[in-house]
Amino acid sequence: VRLEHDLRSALDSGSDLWVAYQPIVEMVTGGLAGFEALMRWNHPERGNIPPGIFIPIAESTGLVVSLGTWVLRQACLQIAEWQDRREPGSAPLFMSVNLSTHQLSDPNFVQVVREVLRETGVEPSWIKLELTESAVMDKAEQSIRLLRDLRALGIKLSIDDFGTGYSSLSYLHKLPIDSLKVDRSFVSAMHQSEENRAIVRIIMDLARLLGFDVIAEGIETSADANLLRALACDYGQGYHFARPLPSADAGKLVGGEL
Ligand code: G
Ligand code: G
Ligand code: NA
Ligand code: MN
Repeated sequence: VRLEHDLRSALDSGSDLWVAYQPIVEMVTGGLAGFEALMRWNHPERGNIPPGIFIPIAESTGLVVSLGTWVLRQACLQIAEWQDRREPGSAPLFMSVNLSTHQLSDPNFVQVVREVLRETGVEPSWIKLELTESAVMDKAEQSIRLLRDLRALGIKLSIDDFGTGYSSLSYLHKLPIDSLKVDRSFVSAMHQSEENRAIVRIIMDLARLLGFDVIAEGIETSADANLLRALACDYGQGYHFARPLPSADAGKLVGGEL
């Protein structure tokens, strides 16, 4: 109850909450392709509280809907600023933002996204929303309609932690999405056996067959990166490239090479 109260005041005051940005690279060139926005909470007395603790609290109280809007707005403002610094003619960076199930079932969600895009002036195609498999598959028909509406705004959609939820293959091909994000458990297991590598290869083949691009997360070593490059993985994210960074540090990578 205490944390819930504190989280609510943090959100109201706009202090103590901040967003970390983890670089996502293009595997072939190693160049910066975009960022994932990750929420952080610096509690005045208890210090850094990990999202694994406060997101579930926010979920159970419904607070995650306003938190999600807050993070989306921050991420949009940030990418708009960074995009301005890019060399003319260079490919635009994308910004991934995580969505919770509650946001998906919020009847105002599409309107909220439209409003944040308008207010911050970002190009919708720069924004990529990440949804977990279970969030989508829970209410598949309803989700598909929502995803279509979101995509009609011009934003990109990606399935997060792919392979860990119960994805129904019969729905996967109907999903109006752009990318699959291979869960880090598969990536970190790749070096162990041919069988584990085959799992990742099959996810990639499936993605390509369905017209999705692939982002591998949790890349921690150059060996992981090499294995993924050999499989022609499109994008990569992980400690091997960079950790989630405060805005000022992430900003230094924009326009430069990683
Ligand atoms: O950085 P990591 O410890 O940052 O994040 C832990 C978990 O918290 C991940 O599952 C991540 O998706 C989730 N998370 C981080 N930021 C957000 C956010 O803004 N919204 C939602 N819904 N989840 C987030
Ligand atoms: O659930 P989601 O995929 O949104 O979670 C992103 C989480 O993964 C964040 O907590 C982020 O800090 C973490 N993360 C990012 N890169 C790595 C990595 O290379 N290894 C591990 N173990 N975690 C990572
Ligand atoms: Na994510
Ligand atoms: Mn993930």
